[in-house]
Amino acid sequence: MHIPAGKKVYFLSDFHLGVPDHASSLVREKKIVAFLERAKADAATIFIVGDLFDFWFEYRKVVPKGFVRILGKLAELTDSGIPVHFFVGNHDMWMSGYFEKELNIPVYHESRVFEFNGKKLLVGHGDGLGPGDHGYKTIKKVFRNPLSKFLFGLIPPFFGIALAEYFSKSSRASTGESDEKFLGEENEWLILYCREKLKEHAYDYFVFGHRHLPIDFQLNEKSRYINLGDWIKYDSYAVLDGTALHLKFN
Ligand SMILES: [Mn+2]
Repeated sequence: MHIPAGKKVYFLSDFHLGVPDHASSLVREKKIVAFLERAKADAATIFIVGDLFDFWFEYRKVVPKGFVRILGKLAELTDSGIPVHFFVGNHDMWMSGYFEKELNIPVYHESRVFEFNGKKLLVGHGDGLGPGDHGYKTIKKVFRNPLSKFLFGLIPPFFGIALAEYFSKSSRASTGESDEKFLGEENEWLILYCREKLKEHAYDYFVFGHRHLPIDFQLNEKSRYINLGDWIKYDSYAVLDGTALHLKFN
């Protein structure tokens, strides 16, 4: 794909809309909507790289309440001709066609390669990649299994969503302080994952979220790993201006 002169490609992730409560989530939602409104001026394409919602589950005929401002803004962007791409995160993997149908936004469940102006990018949320974390990898298989998704959909939403919110909160509470610091290149599992991928193919950039820590790491002379941080603590994002990818703060 070609980025026209003066245009940019935006990458952002981990808004976790819905937590910790409606009022503070709404403040965050409005901040993100204002950012997207500014990006509209020069965006060639926008990538939302997962965990847009702290919890999202699409029932056969029903979607969760709330989030109307961000959904409306995303619709406005695609209606105005700016393509938006969405990668599911570990908090909002239960999507079943609503974004495609209602917002004209393709939804990706796996990392994917994009090429802009000759730069090759591997983009994805980043959960369950790299070595270790076998407990989560198993849970992810169960969560993504079509039968478990179908069965969860049979639970009445007032109970199902309450249950999911409980687990979403406890999973966050279990992530300790250590996660907020850079663990070193030997211990950052997404860096280890990038290094493995570079043995197979050359990439200019790896773009992931999930880590909730903005990271701009040089992997070798040619490749960099950027972690998008989040919009809870950092308001961080990345911009590809046609020649290079930059990590930025709102
Ligand atoms: Mn997240």
